[in-house]
Amino acid sequence: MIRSEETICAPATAVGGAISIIRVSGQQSFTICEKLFIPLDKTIKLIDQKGFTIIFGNIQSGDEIIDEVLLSVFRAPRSYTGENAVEISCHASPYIVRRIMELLIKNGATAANPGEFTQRAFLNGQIDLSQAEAVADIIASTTRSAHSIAMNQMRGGFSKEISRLRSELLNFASLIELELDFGEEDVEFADRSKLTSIILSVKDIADKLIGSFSLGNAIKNGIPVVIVGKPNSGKSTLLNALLMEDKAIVSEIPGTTRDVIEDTIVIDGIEYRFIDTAGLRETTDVIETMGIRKTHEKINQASIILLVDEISDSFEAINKRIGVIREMISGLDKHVLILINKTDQALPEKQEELRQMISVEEKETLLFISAKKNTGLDVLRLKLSEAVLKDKLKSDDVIITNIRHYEVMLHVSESLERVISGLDNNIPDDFIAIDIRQAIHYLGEITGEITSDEILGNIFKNFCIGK
Ligand SMILES: Nc1nc2c(ncn2[C@@H]2O[C@H](COP(=O)(O)OP(=O)(O)OP(=O)(O)O)[C@@H](O)[C@H]2O)c(=O)[nH]1
Ligand SMILES: [Mg+2]
Repeated sequence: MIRSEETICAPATAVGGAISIIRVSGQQSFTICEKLFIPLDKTIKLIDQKGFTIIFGNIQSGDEIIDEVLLSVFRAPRSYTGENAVEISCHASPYIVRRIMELLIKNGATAANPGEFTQRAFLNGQIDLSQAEAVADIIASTTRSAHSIAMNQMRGGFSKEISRLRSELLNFASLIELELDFGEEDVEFADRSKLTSIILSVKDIADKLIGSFSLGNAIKNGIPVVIVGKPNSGKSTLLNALLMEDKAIVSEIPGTTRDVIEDTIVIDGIEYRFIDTAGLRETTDVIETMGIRKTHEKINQASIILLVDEISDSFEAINKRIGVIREMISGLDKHVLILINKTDQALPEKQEELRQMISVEEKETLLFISAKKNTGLDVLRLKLSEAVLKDKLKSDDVIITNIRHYEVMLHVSESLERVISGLDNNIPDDFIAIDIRQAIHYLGEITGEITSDEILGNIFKNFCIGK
């Protein structure tokens, strides 16, 4: 529900620091705060203050002093929400924060709903919808890559791209509709081959954005990397070495890991979710079989697969396992790295021998490591970053990280597909115009030019209070 007449308030900072900030926004911000705030300099009247002023004084309930605070004054439209707003910086005692909130509410403010400040910023035209969503991502980002994508989105990179697509389509639609207006006269303002090429290029960009979602989503939530291989090859030892802690149980008994073990590591600004699994082999042990079925599941969900083998294995055995993995993931966009482990137990010649025998296609994916002695792991970390960034993530690339945007872009692409096949098959212009309008409509849903209470409700309910 949208209630822009109310003046809202909420703590904007988490419990635990030295200072808390309470945000107040809405028409009555100044008059409400004036009732509980006594400036040190008695000549100061809050209501007369310019925007971007800070005033020192007390928050009082009658004669009782609650705290000494700083009040930051923002005047519409130059505030986050675009409304008159005040930020009260007080000492971070939960008691003080509660008392100030009570006073604000007693004097006419209302407690804000989750995300209501950002929602107002959107409704007042300060930011568009995808920028509002990026605010949540910025706050949630824990790595450099997630932060840089969210930052780009918040600063409007994504919105610009979408608006560009939209205005190309609007031009196109108006030309076609102009022709329709002339009805029977059979005029053609829009050169059909030129139109087809515009639509194709717009669809191409839409499809690229759709394609970026798996990477974008992975960066936001951690890139899933699954560690697989035969029992006892050192998968759990590798997980522990990468984590630099003893997370998984390691033993010389094959079949030690029976369930799936997961943990995250940040390497070079990117978060990875490492998943250690039960060894891949045929087994009669019921519990282990369940573990192995899970391994297959995890391979399906992973972006990167680390296949761990032992250097003492024969080339044939290693090659066979590579074949099994390749077959499992054929046609899917996944990276495989083949790790030959326990190199501390073999002569260097053995490495050279294997390197010679492996097929040309796998040469780049082959790495020699010793999980136990921590050798080769730096190269492995480097290869992981390469696998993720491979000609994909450049600093100003526009990337979809949000499932709502992804779904909307799928609709856009479908509508454009219909336009293209309509043009190819000489379908009447009115039908083509409908599909173009539909694509335009969907693009508008991303930036919020077209929106419904339901969409807004869904977005802002996931925000924290005070955001
Ligand atoms: N020499 C040597 N031993 C290793 C190395 N990596 C692992 N090991 C040993 O190999 C044995 C098996 O290691 P794990 O890490 O439990 O192997 P795993 O692949 O997780 O085994 P399962 O969970 O049973 O499938 C242990 O005794 C480890 O100490 C290595 O790089 N060099
Ligand atoms: Mg294990």
